[in-house]
Amino acid sequence: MQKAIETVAQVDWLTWKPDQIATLLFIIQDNRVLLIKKKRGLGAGKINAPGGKLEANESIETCAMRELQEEVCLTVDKVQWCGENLFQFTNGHSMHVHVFKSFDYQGIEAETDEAIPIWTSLDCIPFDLMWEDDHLWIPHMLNNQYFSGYYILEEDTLLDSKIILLNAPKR
Ligand code: 6U4
Repeated sequence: MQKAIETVAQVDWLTWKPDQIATLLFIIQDNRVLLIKKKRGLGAGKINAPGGKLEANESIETCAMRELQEEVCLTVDKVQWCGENLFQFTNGHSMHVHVFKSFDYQGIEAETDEAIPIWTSLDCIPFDLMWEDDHLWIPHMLNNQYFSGYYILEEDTLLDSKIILLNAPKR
């Protein structure tokens, strides 16, 4: 019988092909970051950043900006790539998530069917209400440190992780 995946080292990340590509976008302004309470989909009920799955014929940057608009009704003109997270779930699902930030936005944030917007002080990010991996990589994102993160998750439980800091952004 094949051994269940429990550690990052068991995965051949060079040939790894995710089922899904997705994005997260952190809007940062005045020592605050815009988070959401996600109302549906993967991670419903958790606090996260706006984001979601890449659609056909869309760049990851466009995906990040579209999801921000759809989830909290805000518009941004440009986004900065901060890092990437490669998630392998033990049920076989896998997702490559590109993390972006932006310092400027237009509009007034509003609740939608998908999310409740929550401006949060950078000192008080509620990691206990977020995905278990978030406290490992969000500090790098806030420190302007590019990163590649590798994670094994059993549903919501983080089994193993490895974060490599990068000298330059990949995008
Ligand atoms: P659409 O395209 O609107 O259906 P959405 O419902 O948001 O997308 P979904 O439910 O598949 O997509 O969730 C994907 C979102 O969840 C992405 O923004 C990435 C995020 N996500 C998934 N696993 C995560 C994890 N372990 N840590 C994290 N975000 C994660 O911080």
